[in-house]
Amino acid sequence: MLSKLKNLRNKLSKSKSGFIDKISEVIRGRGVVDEELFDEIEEIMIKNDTGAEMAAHIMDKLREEIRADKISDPEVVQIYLMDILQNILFKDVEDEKDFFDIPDIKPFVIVFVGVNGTGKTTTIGKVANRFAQAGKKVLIVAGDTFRAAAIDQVAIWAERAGVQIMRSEPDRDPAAVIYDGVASAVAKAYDVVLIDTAGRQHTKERLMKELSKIDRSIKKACPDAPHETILVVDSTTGQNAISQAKHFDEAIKLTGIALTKFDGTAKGGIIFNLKQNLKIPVRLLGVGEGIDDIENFDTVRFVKAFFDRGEDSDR
Ligand SMILES: Nc1nc2c(ncn2[C@@H]2O[C@H](COP(=O)(O)OP(=O)(O)O)[C@@H](O)[C@H]2O)c(=O)[nH]1
Ligand SMILES: [Mg+2]
Repeated sequence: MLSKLKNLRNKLSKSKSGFIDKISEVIRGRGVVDEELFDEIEEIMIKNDTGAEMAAHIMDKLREEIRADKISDPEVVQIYLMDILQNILFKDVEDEKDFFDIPDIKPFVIVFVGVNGTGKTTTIGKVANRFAQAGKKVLIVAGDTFRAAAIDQVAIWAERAGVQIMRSEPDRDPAAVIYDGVASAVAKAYDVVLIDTAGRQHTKERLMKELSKIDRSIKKACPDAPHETILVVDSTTGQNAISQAKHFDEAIKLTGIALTKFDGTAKGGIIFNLKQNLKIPVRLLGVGEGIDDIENFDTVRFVKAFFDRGEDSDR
């Protein structure tokens, strides 16, 4: 457990140093608590994709608490600020569920959507591996039929994870391939179906319509499906994530977000932005390109790793 947490700390070190450590530096660098200090903190948050609205909300709360408690020590300001930030993350902690602890529905169908290059295929590979390790019979459906290379890529992940794949010739209608995949999973009593889809721009109407068609063909094969619809969001894309989520949610009802590449972003503020602006929960956290670089978004673990001040970093 501890070594796993240490691992997560390492993976989050980039976003932590761009966010938490920057704030600490600014606070340490100033001897007094004044408006300039508040402005500098707010600026760091905005630069880190916290979102202007969220940053303003955090700063209002901080000012209010500092004033009420008559705080004049910058170090104490830091403690108050970290407390506010952590409380934002803990807001819906009671609703948190283990993504891999699925109900006894056969097959349990999960579809992954998102813009190009966010990490859909990689996330599916990692998720397939986790389910396979738990003894589930998993089928990946290669619904990104636009490029032969995309089909090959997801096939490589299926092999790595040791799961079955439903694939077609390139350029086949994705809705048809997905229908075949889900229908076959129903017939062959698969536990889990993971559907890969082509990346699409959330602003392109035709591609978004195609998603609704995919949704209908899934339902034709399995009326209650999809059981989860996960928007894969690249944490390095910042502000755009909110607009993506809104558009995708209109085309196909989203149930959760997989936040990828958190190991590669120096802008950890995106998590506060998502909490503020979306009702859709972050379920998965991608922290690397390896098959094991995925975990449940577990707020307690995340907070421990992200806010870690290094006192016990040798553990
Ligand atoms: N560092 C890092 N890279 C990732 C992560 N997830 C995906 N990638 C990389 O992002 C690129 C695009 O991933 P891919 O799964 O092909 O995206 P897709 O177009 O949405 O299917 C690949 O080079 C992946 O290795 C992650 O959590 N961390
Ligand atoms: Mg892909």
